[in-house]
Amino acid sequence: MKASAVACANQGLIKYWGKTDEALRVPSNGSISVCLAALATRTTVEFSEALPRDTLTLDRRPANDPRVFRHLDRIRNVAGSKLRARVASENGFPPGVGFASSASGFAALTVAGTAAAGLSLPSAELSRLARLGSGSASRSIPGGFAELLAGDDAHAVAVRLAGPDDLDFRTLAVGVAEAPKKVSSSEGMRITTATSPFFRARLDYLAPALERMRGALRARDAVEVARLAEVDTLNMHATMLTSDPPLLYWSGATLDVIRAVLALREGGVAAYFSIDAGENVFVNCRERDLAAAKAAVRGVRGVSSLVESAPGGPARLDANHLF
Ligand code: 2P0
Repeated sequence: MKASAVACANQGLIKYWGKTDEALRVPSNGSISVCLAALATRTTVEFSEALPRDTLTLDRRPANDPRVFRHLDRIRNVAGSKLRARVASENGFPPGVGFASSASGFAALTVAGTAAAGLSLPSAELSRLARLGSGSASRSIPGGFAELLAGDDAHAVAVRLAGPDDLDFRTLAVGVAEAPKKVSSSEGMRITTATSPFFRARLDYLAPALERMRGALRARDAVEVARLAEVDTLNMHATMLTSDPPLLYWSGATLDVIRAVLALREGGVAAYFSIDAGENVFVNCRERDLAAAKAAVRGVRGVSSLVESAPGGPARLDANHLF
């Protein structure tokens, strides 16, 4: 059987950095994100008796990603199937933009793969399964503004806090990265949880920070959501910087974009930066401030791409197959 799905990447607003169980990808803390409609992945999966082994193409090129094949094993386990799969996945955003995301990829793979295996799972179970592929992918299942709950394997699932159209919220994804990051998120989290003296302080800060973010979402206050994401960015990066060895994900261009956003705010524009694990920067603001934000960062040296995005919807099945 064949099925296709589309899922959006997401930006951490209160960010996930650390696990209590690496094999099951159980996060150390709850996290809240916004899906990005402009950064979507489409994936087609077909299980068939005619296939001798699993195969994968990423953006039309043959690929060999053990994490994807392990995820197919998880889906087969749930379905009680031994059939091999053909998988094709394409990112709908420009190549080299630097925002290729395991979140959209594993969310789309989970939704397409389970449907192709004949399963019809509730959203919470899809979210849990996606989390086993990549923690942030769990938040792309419900879409909109979503919280990945802290808890054990059964409870660490993402729930929707607000729909994509509930807030006047826009994101400018500012690409500055030339190459993939040197330390993966999984490896970086391992180093930070084991060595940063600030990690414990971050966990203490997180409960009230999550509550403030939930409150801003309930109030539909896009500027406060953007502000709190900036506060959380610096808090998370403080734990990265104080890891041993240190994790400095920023480049000079990252800092220049930060300074451009701060200058914009001094000029009265309510725009805020947010950075996940990498050099690239998100700028969050209301729609009316997008043009000013774009103008401010476009001229910064080292900026190679700008993609503006509205909040995105849930991961969904789609009738357009890639093969
Ligand atoms: C986030 N990040 O909340 C944070 C901000 C990176 C920094 O979720 O090891 O790629 O596959 O579970 O999902 C990155 O985490 O890590 C992430 P794994 P994932 O968006």
